[in-house]
Amino acid sequence: MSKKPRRSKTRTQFKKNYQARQRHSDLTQKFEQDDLDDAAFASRERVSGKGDLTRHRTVVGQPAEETGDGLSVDMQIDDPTAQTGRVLRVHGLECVVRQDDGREYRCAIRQVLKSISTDQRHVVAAGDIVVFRPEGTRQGIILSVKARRGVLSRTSRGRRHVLVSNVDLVIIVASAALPDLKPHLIDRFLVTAEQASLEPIIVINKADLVEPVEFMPLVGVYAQLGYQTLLTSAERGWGIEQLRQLTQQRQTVVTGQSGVGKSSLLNGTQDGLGLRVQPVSTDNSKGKHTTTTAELIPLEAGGYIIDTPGIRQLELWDIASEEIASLFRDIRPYVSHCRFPDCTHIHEVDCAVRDAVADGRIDPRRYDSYVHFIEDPS
Ligand SMILES: Nc1nc2c(ncn2[C@@H]2O[C@H](COP(=O)(O)OP(=O)(O)OP(=O)(O)O)[C@@H](O)[C@H]2O)c(=O)[nH]1
Ligand SMILES: [Mg+2]
Ligand SMILES: [Zn+2]
Repeated sequence: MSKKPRRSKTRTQFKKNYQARQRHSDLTQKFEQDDLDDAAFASRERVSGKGDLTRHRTVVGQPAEETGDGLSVDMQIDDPTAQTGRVLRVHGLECVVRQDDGREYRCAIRQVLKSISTDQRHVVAAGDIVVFRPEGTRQGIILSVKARRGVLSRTSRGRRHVLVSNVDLVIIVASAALPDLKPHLIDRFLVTAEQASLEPIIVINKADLVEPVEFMPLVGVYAQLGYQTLLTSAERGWGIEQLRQLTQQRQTVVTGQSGVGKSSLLNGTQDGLGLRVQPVSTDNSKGKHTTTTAELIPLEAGGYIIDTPGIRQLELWDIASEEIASLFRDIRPYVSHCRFPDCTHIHEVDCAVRDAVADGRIDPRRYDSYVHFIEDPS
């Protein structure tokens, strides 16, 4: 079974919210002063060490219906020249919009859109489907933003910063070695994907460095939960074809610790993609944060991938600790059978979750991840 909790549930929650607010105030002021754009934001993140990185928490928003999306700017447009496209990236006040046929336009944002949206830092985010009016062959004005789904966002002093919208799939990349496999990190990403109702796929890369059979029990646990899991090697080309097929015609976010081989895998799926790859630094095996801008990359086979540091650390946004158990697929079925309706499944008597762990119906390692999460959700 598991170790004892170090902190109570209430303290955990309080600590998290408190930190979140503190973390963002300095940064937000900085934005207001200098009107820094996303690229600058990303590079600030890049130069910081691991401790600093967690300061920029990437969080996942709730589905649009629940939040009202904070963006009711899907306006009726009566302009016969208007076109529809997808935002590849945002640079300050300018966005690059791509049409299905591959034509790209640099677009400004219509003034009225900016005044409507008040609760987020940018009106338009990467991944948005927008209606725009072309001006010439290369430029245009964004008139309207379609309702979003599959949103990843983070908070910035109480305001939402949507990093990317309309995500279909989240690929959670871990590495079998260098850096070492951290199953509890996979579980964290899974919980995040569950909260945002995004389909996750687990990839364990660098299989060339280990005996793949060692990982079978772990893969088995995830498979039983219905999570597709692939063992890959960007180095040897293992699993690349499956990745190519999985990402086809979809908008995929690739996430995972630095240095696990996200960029290497993506480069493998398409010639000429050319994402930057950097050796894992020898001092701590953690890798450098090589990827810097939040950007959709069109795939030849159709679809888009997003490989960005801004969403490397997917974290939860405003999650109540009672909710966490229900985001673990294997724990969820038991929670309603505990004696206490507010059971934390850690120390209570007559806890159906702990009973299930004791007799092997829940994998003890997964339960450990849950306990970790309750103790330290940030
Ligand atoms: N042996 C082995 N090395 C790999 C594999 N995939 C990637 N690497 C190496 O791991 C290092 C990091 O790879 P990247 O693709 O830059 O990792 P990343 O996840 O994109 O890292 P960030 O951009 O920092 O988040 C590079 O030196 C790669 O050559 C693999 O399958 N096997
Ligand atoms: Mg990378
Ligand atoms: Zn319980």
